[in-house]
Amino acid sequence: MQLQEGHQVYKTWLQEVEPKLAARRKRLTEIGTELERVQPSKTELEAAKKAAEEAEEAAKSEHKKAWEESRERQRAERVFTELDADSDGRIGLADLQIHPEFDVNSDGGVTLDELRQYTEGLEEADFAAFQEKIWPNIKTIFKSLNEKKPPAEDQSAASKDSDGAAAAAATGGSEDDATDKEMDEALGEAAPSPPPPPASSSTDADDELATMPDYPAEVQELIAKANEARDAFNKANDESSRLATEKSDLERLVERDYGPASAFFPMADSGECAEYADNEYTYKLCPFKESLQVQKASGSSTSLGRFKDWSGPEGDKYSQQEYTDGQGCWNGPNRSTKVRIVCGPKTELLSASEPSRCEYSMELATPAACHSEPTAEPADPEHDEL
Ligand code: MAN
Repeated sequence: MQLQEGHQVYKTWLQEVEPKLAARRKRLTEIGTELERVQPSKTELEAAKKAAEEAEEAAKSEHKKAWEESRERQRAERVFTELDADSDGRIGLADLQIHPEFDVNSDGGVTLDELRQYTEGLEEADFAAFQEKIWPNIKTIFKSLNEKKPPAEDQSAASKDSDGAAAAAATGGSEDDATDKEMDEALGEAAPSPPPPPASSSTDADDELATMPDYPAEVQELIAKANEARDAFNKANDESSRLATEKSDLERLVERDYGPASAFFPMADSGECAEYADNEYTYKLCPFKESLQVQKASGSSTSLGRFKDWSGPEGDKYSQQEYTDGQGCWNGPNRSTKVRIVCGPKTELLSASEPSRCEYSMELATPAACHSEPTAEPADPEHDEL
């Protein structure tokens, strides 16, 4: 009865083989056409993206460079202003000599020769010369004398710090001025009142430059264009990889050996999987694809192999399939599965076991295996009566 039923289904499956194969081949042709359409536009979009990104990058880095340069100039201006004690627009070696950080040999005194190493031999410099020759040499070591002043509220310590007081006096600044500068140096928020004296007029501007200003409209426009170009390319790229994957999956599907009369094709084409549960695991076989073991308690899934080939004995090749290269077995082989194929009225997994560690065995019933015309079955009462 089972065999008879199976054979009936087998016959309907055989009828389905050609139309189903034809539908898949048609889809393959369509994919080819779609890929031909997507590929060139993808190439174009990639070039457009590259150009837009180059323009974007150039504009962004130009903006950043301009910001860094003006920030650097403001730092130099601020130091120059501090050094230019008499505010005559020129600084001399004497202005630098009160800075202990220029004591090259650490002997406790700053000599003119030591200073000339920093000034590149200049005896005095206006701002332009300072910025060009001296600033690059001192910018990482210069210490504002105002910075050395301890916090204003610590009056006893402040009175001992003659350097700080002298510097504050020399720049015509007040104690508050020095405090402003400290905060300024830390690039923190602008100090509240009192209003800054002319000597620290760069304070506010410098604070503004602590973070890079927003990109101007023309740069933002280039960023927006680059974003658009990226999106357009990504879309085409995703579309083309989706099609390429569909194509190779379909090619594999239609090219495989499905046995005599391709009877196994409808089963593969359906993509359906069969399951068998024991106490601990649910075994899942997706014919022509993969074999899995799902732990019931945790739901975690282990690959027991991917479809390799038919592996039945000679003359009966289509009675067994082999799935190999599953998840590695600790101290053992990669998991693999042998699937015995038997005739049955529907596709179902009849058993699953592990005869040897990490080597699994399954039995799959399917109408695709019911190729032989069943002879009368003695066990069938209807037939007995005849
Ligand atoms: C898991 C399961 C078993 C297998 C062992 C090997 O517990 O996959 O089937 O025998 O791992 O360590």
